[in-house]
Amino acid sequence: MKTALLSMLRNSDTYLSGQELCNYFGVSRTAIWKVINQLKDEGYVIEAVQNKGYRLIQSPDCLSSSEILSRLKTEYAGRETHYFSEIDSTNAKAKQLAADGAPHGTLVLADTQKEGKGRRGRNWSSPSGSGIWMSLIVRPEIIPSKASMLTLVMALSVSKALRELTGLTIQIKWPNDIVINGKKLCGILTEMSAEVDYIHSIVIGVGINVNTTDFPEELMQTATSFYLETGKMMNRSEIITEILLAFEQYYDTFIKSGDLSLLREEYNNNLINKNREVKIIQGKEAFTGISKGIEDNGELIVQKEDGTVVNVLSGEVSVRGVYGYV
Ligand code: BT5
Repeated sequence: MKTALLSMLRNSDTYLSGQELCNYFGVSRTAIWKVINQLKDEGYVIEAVQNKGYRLIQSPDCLSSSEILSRLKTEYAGRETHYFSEIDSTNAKAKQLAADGAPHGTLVLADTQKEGKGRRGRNWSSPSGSGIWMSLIVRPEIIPSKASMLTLVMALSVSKALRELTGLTIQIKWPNDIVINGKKLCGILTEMSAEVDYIHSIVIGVGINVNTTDFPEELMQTATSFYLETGKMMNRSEIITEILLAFEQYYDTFIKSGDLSLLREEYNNNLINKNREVKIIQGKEAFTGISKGIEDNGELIVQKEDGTVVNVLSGEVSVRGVYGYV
């Protein structure tokens, strides 16, 4: 009842009368009053006016399942949400839940991660109370070689949602970073459980620095948060639910076409790598060239200095002027 009541308060422009709520839920006024008090204890500011009823004035920046569900406009993404105040890694937890049969669209969220993971065993700094550390489980019927495209689908979703919420210039750095003013705001880590020709599940992990006020020394030059860029605190659950909504739309388009052909133009329009000099590091080899955007399969097209064109499947990519690459 708490989630449903919170949704009603959130979606109502006027006061909701106690009597209306009693009738709707088939409970006493005291029962309604108790739930309202529970919400107040959790930090919701709810105005109660005699003869008018209740009105939601402000929500706390919390990530509880009720908070997420009461904002959710999706069909499946986030409909099952597991929230942890502290966890090793939301990706690790999501993989476990997926192995135990968690449905398509299950979301794992944490306020802080003790062992947040980047790609290839790197660390992801995930302090408490300031960021979004979440992992989404999906079960697409595609061949395993296409799984990496989901990183791009998520990057498109995150960048669209963040742009719409803030109006800021937010770009994608292929394949898995979201960048603002030349610094990393968000990273994405996609992991898969599969047989050679069959995907059991894919976990897409997203880390976003939202209200972070400072970073460890080694990240100061390369990382940023919304707070550091704008001086304003943002509500994390609002961002999460907007990302999930955008994701469902892009994901469904991706599944229908079986590749990124329908999303490619939009992706390339938001790509910081496009038409810029990039340095590609693949193992011990490195080369520079001009990036021309992505192919339908998500590979990055790079024109080398000698004019030849190559497609880059994955690897470390630096873009001149971003994160200090000069
Ligand atoms: C990534 O790896 O960018 C993927 C990050 C994915 C994190 C999410 S959080 C929820 C889910 N659960 C997890 O355990 N992980 C996912 P990569 O491209 O390898 O970048 C990692 C590098 O980014 C590190 O080596 C640092 O240099 C830098 N870094 C670490 N923490 C950062 C932060 N909070 N903000 C910006 N940069 C950071």
